Formats: sequence, structure tokens, C-alpha cells
Amino acid sequence: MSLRLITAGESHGPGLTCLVEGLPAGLELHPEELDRDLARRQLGHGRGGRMKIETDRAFVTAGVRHGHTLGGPIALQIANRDYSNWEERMNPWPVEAEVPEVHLPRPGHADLVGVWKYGLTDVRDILERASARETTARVAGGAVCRGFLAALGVEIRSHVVQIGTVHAPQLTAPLTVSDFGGVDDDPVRCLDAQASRAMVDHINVQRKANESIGGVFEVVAYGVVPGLGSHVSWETRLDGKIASAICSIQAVKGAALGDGWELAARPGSQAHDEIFYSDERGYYRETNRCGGLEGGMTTGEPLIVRGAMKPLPTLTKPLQSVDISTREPAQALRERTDSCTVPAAGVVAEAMLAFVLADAYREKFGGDHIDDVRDAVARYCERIGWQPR
Ligand code: EPS
Repeated sequence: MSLRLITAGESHGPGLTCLVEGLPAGLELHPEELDRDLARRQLGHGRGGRMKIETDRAFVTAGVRHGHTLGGPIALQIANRDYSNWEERMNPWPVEAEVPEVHLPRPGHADLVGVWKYGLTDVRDILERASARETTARVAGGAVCRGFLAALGVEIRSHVVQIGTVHAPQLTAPLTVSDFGGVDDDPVRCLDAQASRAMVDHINVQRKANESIGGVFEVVAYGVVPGLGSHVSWETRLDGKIASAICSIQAVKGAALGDGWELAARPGSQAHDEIFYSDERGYYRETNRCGGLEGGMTTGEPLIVRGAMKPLPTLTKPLQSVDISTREPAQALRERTDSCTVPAAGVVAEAMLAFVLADAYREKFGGDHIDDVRDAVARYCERIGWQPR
């Protein structure tokens, strides 16, 4: 991997940190672009009380000077405002007060296997790091990767296509960047107004019934050059890297590239994207069923990936569990939680895709200064006769 993204931080600890290492020097960054993605991650009907406490902002403490990257690791810090309510329970250092341990693992969370594996007795020692609060740091780092990609003409967008049993209608034409203009104004980040209303109603009904709700988001990257990734070795195939990054998001249980699972049911003649050539367009396709990936490489068509998110494991009406201090039956931990975070997961997935693509560009084109990268990309596009679409 040419680029590294490391996060640190607990959900109710003092704050979160993200380190991004491997970007070139000379890349222009704007603080409002980092904060805009952090604010977008806080959106969505179905969030709990925590989002009213936090107003996430990234403070850059290394790697950037006067709005330009220096080529060294970039460090980003985001404070947990809620820490002021958790100072005794989450203090890095011993405290006077007695802090009771949590002994009620939630089915579907990291709680049980975590204490088991790490030899701990307090579930909080696991759940604090396992919490999806960590995605805040990924989004901050992803925004930096996104700035790098934007300098190379790549734009990433996302929308929600399913919440629980409610599906957005099938698209009749491929989406373009401009179709996403108002997506963040929609309460569930869905592009279809009627489906959005049904999704909001579904969340309300399920929330009243003490349920949490999952769903499916779709992320699309535009302007990606053909030939990122490679067919030559399993670990260089970009499909695998993207699926891994999407499935690493808390509560995501499935990733699909292009038409994904639907391809399995189709005959070959309706599963692939026929190849055409014209002097004006060069090589092109009329369809994009493969989601912009063939043989582990980008095709130059928009890159499309979906992620399926399970309902969150913290339920207001808890599931059956076991008290790990007594091994007696007990109800799982009941904590303040969100009922639906699929809209936010789409924003997190944009960050993860931005990281994977930025890494692939770094690997293929190298360069110490952003102008070196731009020149290398331009030379390559000229050699293969490809223009962004
Ligand atoms: C989370 C539980 C909730 C979520 C949290 C993820 O936090 P709290 O326990 O403080 O109410 O709001 O997500 C965030 C804090 C966030 O920023 O997205 C969990 O258990 O995973």
C-alpha cells in the first residue's frame, strides 16, 4: 500500500485522530472541505441524541502549511464534545471515583468476542473503540484523499437506495455528478422524493417499535482513469480492495460492485458491457453493469459500489444475552443509540472509496509533488487515448 490511513480514538474518550501518510507535496487543501464532509456524516433521519452534542471539526496538526501539503504525514484531530460528560468513565488516567464495569454484551456488536479475545472484563474497553464514532476520523482522512482525487479530476458521490424494506425505484438512466446536487438536503440522502418519504415513515414506525433499521447505500466515483488495480495478482485486484474497505465499515455485511448480486441470475449476454469504438469517443460502452471494474482494474466508466448495512446492534428493547460476570441470562446493554445510520454510512463509504482510489493513483503514478502526479496522469491518458467521462 502506498498510502496509509490510520485512526485512533474511543467513542467517549477525549477525541479522535487520523493520520494520512503518502500524499504528495503541493496539494491545496481547504479546511471547509474537511468540515463539510464531517457535517455530512452527522446527517440523516434516525440519528440519536449524540449528534445533537457533537459538531465535528477537524484540526490539522501536521503535514499542511498555509493550505498546502508538505509531503509528510498529515495529522487530523477531532474533539469528542461528549467527553466532558464521560471524564471519569473514559479518563486515560486512574480516577478517584468508582467506575462500574459493563458486563452485558450486545449480540451483533464486538462486545463478547472482544473481551474474550483481549482478556478483559469490562465490555466498555471493547465497545468504545468498536463504536462507529471511529468513522468520524475516517471521514476526515477521506476528505484529504478526496482533495487529492479532485486535483486529478475524480469526484465521489453517494446516495441511499434502500432503508429496511423500502427500496428507491430502479434508475432509468445512469446518474451523473449533477444528479447528486440536493442529496444532502434529503432526510435520508435518497434521490427519489417519494421513496424518501416512505423511508422516513419506515424509520419512524420501526423506531417506535424499539427496532433499529439497516439498508443499502451506493457510492459512485466519476473521472477515474482506466487501469487502476491489476489482474496480475489477487491482492492487486481493485475489486477486492474496494470490497474490503466497504466491509470494514461498522455494521456493513455486504459489498457489491456494479450490478453485483443481480449478475448471478442473468445470462452472460445481459451481464457484460459490450465494447464499441469511435474516433470521437475512443473505446466506450453503452452499459456499465460491471460498475467500472473488469479483471480487477478500472475501466474508465463510473465506478459503482453498494454496501449493505445490518440494523445497529444497540436496541432500545435489548436482546437476550449473558452477564459475563455471573454467566447468568440477562438482557444486553441498553445504551443511547441511533435507530438508522444508513445515510451517514454512505458518506463514510465515500471516504473509504476515496482512500482506496487515492492509494491506487499513488501506486500507479508516483510523484513527490502534485504537479508530478498530474503530469504522469496526463501522459498516461494521452498514451491510451482516454478522456474523462
Ligand atoms: C454508536 C453509538 C452512538 C452513536 C455512535 C455510534 O453513540 P453514543 O453511544 O454516544 O450515543 O451515536 O456514533 C457516533 C457517536 C458518531 O459520531 O457517529 C455505537 O455504539 O457504535
